[in-house]
Amino acid sequence: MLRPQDTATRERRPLTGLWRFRLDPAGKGRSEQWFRRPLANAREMPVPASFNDVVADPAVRDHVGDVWYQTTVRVPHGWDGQRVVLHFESATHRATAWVDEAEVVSHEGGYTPFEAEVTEHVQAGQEARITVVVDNTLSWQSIPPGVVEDTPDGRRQRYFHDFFNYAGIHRPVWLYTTGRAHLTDITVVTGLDGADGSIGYRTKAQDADGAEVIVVLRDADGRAVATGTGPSGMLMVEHVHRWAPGDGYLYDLEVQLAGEGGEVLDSYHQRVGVRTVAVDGTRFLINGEPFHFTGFGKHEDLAVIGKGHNDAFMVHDFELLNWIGANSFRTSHYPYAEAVLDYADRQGIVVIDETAAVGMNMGLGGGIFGGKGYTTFSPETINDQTREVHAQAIAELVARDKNHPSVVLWSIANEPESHTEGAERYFQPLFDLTRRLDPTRPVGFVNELLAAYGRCRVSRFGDVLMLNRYYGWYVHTGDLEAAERAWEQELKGWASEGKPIIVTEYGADTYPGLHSVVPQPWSEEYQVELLDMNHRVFDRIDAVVGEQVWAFADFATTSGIVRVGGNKKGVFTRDRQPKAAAHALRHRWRKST
Ligand code: GCB
Repeated sequence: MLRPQDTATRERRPLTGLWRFRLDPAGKGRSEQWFRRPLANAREMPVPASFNDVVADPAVRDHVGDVWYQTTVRVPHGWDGQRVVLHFESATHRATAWVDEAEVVSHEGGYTPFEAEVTEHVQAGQEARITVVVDNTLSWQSIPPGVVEDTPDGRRQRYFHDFFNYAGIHRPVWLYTTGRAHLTDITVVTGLDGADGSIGYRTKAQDADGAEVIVVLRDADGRAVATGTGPSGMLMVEHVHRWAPGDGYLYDLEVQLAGEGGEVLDSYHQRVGVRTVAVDGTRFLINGEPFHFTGFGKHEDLAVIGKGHNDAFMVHDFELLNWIGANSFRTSHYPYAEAVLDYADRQGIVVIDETAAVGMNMGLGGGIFGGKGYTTFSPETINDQTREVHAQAIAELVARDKNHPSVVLWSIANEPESHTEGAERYFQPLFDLTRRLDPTRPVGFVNELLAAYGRCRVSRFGDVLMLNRYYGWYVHTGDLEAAERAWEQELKGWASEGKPIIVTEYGADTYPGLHSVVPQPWSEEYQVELLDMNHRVFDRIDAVVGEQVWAFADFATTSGIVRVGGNKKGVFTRDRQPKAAAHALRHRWRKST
């Protein structure tokens, strides 16, 4: 699937704005076929946005099940004779869409795109009604998992991850055109040979018999630097300008489908950053150079719009990354909006790209996240069917993000149970699959303390060790000396495995404005000291090639006795004001870069 674009042959119309919206608490909209007519008793709802916090009503915020969205679009007059596609960048967690009365597409998974050709259901110059039912339910067979419990007070959604289950249409929706003959996929793989670069490309097209593929690679000034023909091939660039951390240099690969008379049937522009990624012993190499990750685990999380994509906050967050000296982040705990990855490419920010497989661990937090009493991997809980859904989520992530130079590492899960045989059986095929889908990038998963060094049965499948550790917070709370000793001992164990280690989470909940002379948990001073303690340990162990603090900013979670208005481990508050730790990190990271 190619992301919608305006090109010489393609045109897009965004369907963002206010849609009609209605909850369906009784779950009767499908049988009553609400898509057949204008949505009754609807309120207006912005797209893109999570619906939960837009309305001041707990029935909306905590709704479990279907919600309905509807809009009307006039198909542009000039689209006569074009192939028309309806494209969703995401709908959380699953959706079905209709154009007028015709069902056109269904999709499982809340963070990857889906689309359907709708040519036969629309007419240029006429209005079309688009209706979408979005279901936010999490089950044992969804990624992430959850359970709906029937209680005397109604249906309650439980889940095992530490962020609020925002849902809705979080990213832009498009109607776009292509010609009948059109490109359907482009893959680029780049290489380096001394000062020169290579770009291998592969294309797929549909209804394009007899058409020729022509590719032109242009540099950032628009000068053609290489050309080729054929559905796949290799382009060479002498004295290539590499993509590198801090230098988001991009070439433009224009792929054209040309008809027999030379007419351009389709044109698509693929941005290309020429760089290599490799793991060599305990080193993580970008362009053959050892790379040390600094940065954060983040969330897509904002007041009012929840997980809705917002360009202003995206740009601002990258400004703050730059201000603090961060060179990377992890898309914890799901694939982020594609605009974010495009922007990371242009900014030269390195990304660890994660699936939505989070909360697959019933032992965590003694069950504080709701997992008490369940077995993680079993025929009744996370099972073979879940693994198929997980495999599909990995396939869709790789298909979507394979061409982003910023993405250097796949994370196929966050903190799953990983010390049991069930976990080993579950994960091995998913590592194999990820490598088959993308042989060019390392693969890993994020490990947690229940599978501390010596206990984990899954990390041997990964190329890189990603560790989340809360020494000084969840363990040895308030005792940073004991924390430092225990952490160093564990980390030395991991270092003996001979793989690069990225500490993908470390941090402390910190209430902004709370101070203490003697560092006490929750104070700004304690957050600074806890980070310092971690850094002393990292600096003593060569295999540590990355430090990503949890978290970039405070974020919303379910309510509970360990969360005060959400998770407060942010180095910035939810509205992006710095805590003391932000200045301390800036001091460390700005010095080292
Ligand atoms: C973790 C999780 C993250 C939580 C964090 C915490 O290990 O990966 O989702 O928010 O800990 O603050 O407890």
